[in-house]
Amino acid sequence: MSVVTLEKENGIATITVNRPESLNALNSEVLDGLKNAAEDALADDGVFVVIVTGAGEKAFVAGADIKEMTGKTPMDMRKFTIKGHKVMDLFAKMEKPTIAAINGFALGGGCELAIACDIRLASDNAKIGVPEVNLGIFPGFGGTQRLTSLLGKGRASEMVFTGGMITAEEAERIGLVNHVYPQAELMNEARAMAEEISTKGPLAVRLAKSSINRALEGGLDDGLAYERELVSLSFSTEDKVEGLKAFLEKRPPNFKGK
Ligand code: CO8
Repeated sequence: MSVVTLEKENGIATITVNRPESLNALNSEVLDGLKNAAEDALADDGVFVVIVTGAGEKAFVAGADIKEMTGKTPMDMRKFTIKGHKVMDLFAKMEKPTIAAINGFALGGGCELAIACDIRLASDNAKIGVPEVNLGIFPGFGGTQRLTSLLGKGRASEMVFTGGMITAEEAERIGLVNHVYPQAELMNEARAMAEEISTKGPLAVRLAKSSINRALEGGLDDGLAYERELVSLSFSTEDKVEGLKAFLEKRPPNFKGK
């Protein structure tokens, strides 16, 4: 069985990291698998939303593979980090919404994968943290940037500097995850949210994602200018005509993605 699996159903691609014996740790093979699966889901016009999760009931992803990292030189690590950044960027920037279904430990690179996604849902047994400082390193798959954007400097610093793990409940309280569910319900809830998003105008959702991302990249003026351009562009689509018309005719819209 592959270390990363990709299933597609009803417009939803589910990408699963499948190394439960190593708590789904990210080695080079897994990073390549995530890249291929994400690129496949992005290229497939039948896919509207991507969910990423971990196999088993214990871990989403317990971090970069510590065994593989052991003995790597700084230049090896640079290569590994570039590979990691590319994978995280794919989930963060692909023009389709991404949902992390955090079904257990999301640590180090696992937390970084989750925060590269647009939305995070967690099971009630999830534990989340960036424990790299415990290993004498620090988060290098985007964690210093994305945790700070998501939580603000104070909370991000506390998590990074202490390397501590927080519960799903605490993660929800500080805005690190959107919702918490009993473990048995997590995937159904993730699919339900993905299905709901899939009923919306696909081009509008993609342009909105691009615009939201811009809020994190530049200053507010730059973000607002970008938003102006993209929201204007959304008005050139057939979906916009259908969406407005359907509202006025009091019926569900029939979006075509055109
Ligand atoms: N890498 C490799 N193997 C792992 C990892 C990991 N990150 N996490 C767990 N495993 C393995 C264990 O070694 C063990 O294997 P084995 O059975 O062969 O001994 C198996 O998974 C089960 O794990 P445990 O027996 O430890 O399970 P416990 O329930 O006792 O503990 C924990 C669960 C608390 C999650 C524990 O496994 C743990 O602390 N894991 C490591 C967590 C961690 O430190 N993650 C951060 C890694 S570093 C990182 O992610 C850096 C990203 C950026 C890299 C680029 C810049 C440097």
